[in-house]
Amino acid sequence: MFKTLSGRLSGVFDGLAKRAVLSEADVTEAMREVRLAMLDADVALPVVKDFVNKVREAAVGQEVLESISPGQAVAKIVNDALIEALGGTGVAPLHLGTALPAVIMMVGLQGSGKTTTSGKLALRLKLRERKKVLLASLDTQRPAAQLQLATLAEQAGVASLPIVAHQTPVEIACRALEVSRREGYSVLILDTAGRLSIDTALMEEIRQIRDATNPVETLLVVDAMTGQDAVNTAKSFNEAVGVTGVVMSRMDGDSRGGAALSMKAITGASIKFVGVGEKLDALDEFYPERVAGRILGLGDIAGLVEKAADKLDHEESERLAHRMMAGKFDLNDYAAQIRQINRLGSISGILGMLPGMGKVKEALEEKNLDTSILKRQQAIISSMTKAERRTPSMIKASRKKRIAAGSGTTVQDVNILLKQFEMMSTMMKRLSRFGMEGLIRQGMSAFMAHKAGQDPSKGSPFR
Ligand SMILES: Nc1nc2c(ncn2[C@@H]2O[C@H](COP(=O)(O)OP(=O)(O)O)[C@@H](O)[C@H]2O)c(=O)[nH]1
Ligand SMILES: [Mg+2]
Repeated sequence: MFKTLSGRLSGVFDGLAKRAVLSEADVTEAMREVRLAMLDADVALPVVKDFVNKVREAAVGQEVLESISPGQAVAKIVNDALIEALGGTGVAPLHLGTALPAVIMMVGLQGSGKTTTSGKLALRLKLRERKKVLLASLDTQRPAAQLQLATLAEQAGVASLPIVAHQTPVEIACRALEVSRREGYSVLILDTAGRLSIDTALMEEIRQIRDATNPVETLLVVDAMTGQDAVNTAKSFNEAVGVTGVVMSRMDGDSRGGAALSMKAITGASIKFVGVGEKLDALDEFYPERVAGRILGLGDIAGLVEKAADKLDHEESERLAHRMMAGKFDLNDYAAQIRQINRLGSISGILGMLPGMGKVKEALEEKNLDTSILKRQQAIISSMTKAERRTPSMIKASRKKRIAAGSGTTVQDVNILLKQFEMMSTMMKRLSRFGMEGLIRQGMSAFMAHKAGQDPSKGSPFR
């Protein structure tokens, strides 16, 4: 996701950041590149225009151009504008309202991921919100669709509406509502039928279901891989039935990501969740700040800290996050981090979250090297003295030779490691200058709550 966009935007801002003085013409030129990069990433044209105008207006102000580091100031403006385009600070909560059951209607084209997302959402509500969920398939278009949902419900350990042949979608919806009331379900998720393309019959069917069940949320599921088409789909659905939230599925694929940047502007609704795989637990909340940070190559420290909370040595993760925040990260920490990464197994997802590691990740993926590089790096660091690990800058030629010999690697390998570490340190400094400490702390607090064994639903996105 966002790979090309991220690469191009970081390029633009690295260029700006190097210059002590910026003119209005420099900003205009940079904005021209931003515009092209966004269009290439499939962001909708009106969204791009609006974005570039806003940033330009804010950036050519005197305080910015005459500030000490104008390049950084402009990048900060772009960061803020990205966050806004992605829906603003914080997660957009799923509203469950007060009526029982809370009806959530899933809409979208065929194959967009509605049925899978219905199952994921049911599991999430059951586990995190302790809700009693009923799943109902209104898909009478495809013969196996109702069975597909029933199977997912079984896997998730939630109930699904018994299948009755020959009922219309509206009849099924009304039956689901009755069963929910009678049997005390607090949430009813309606999985509607899609079509291959937008048509009036589909929209009419969804309107009827909506009128019969009065959903508190109408979630549009769009496939992130469909680019500009996702934008058109969102527009049509929103105009026809009104959308209260968006779920972007297949964010695990390598789409160009533009659709995510367009959704809010096109529908007025925020992205509430993203699908990141086929399994039932592959549904994440959507944090605009973190995504903006990733697009600008700042990494996703908060996301990393949260993953760490789930899967890693808690004390160690806490210590590392603290040191990152304090800018005290040294080679010992780097080695500790490599150990943690090894524990996680899949490294490329984690590397993408670390500041400055995006390029390393690409290199790994290209060469398909995976963990062997990390093992080598660990060996190199083990061959260093304590002092060297604390102050890597003291590692000059003769020390490099000794370390290479000690670890069975070459001086070139040692150089690569040192270069990578330096890159990471620079990115971390840059990150703190972006004023993202708050973001890191936010991740930290989620982590602390987790660690202390407090109620995990505290601070949850559901209301
Ligand atoms: N990789 C990936 N696949 C997904 C995701 N969401 C759904 N799918 C897959 O997309 C296909 C179509 O999904 P489905 O839920 O049946 O779509 P529907 O027609 O809208 O109900 C299935 O094979 C799903 O496993 C996702 O977030 N990531
Ligand atoms: Mg389906």
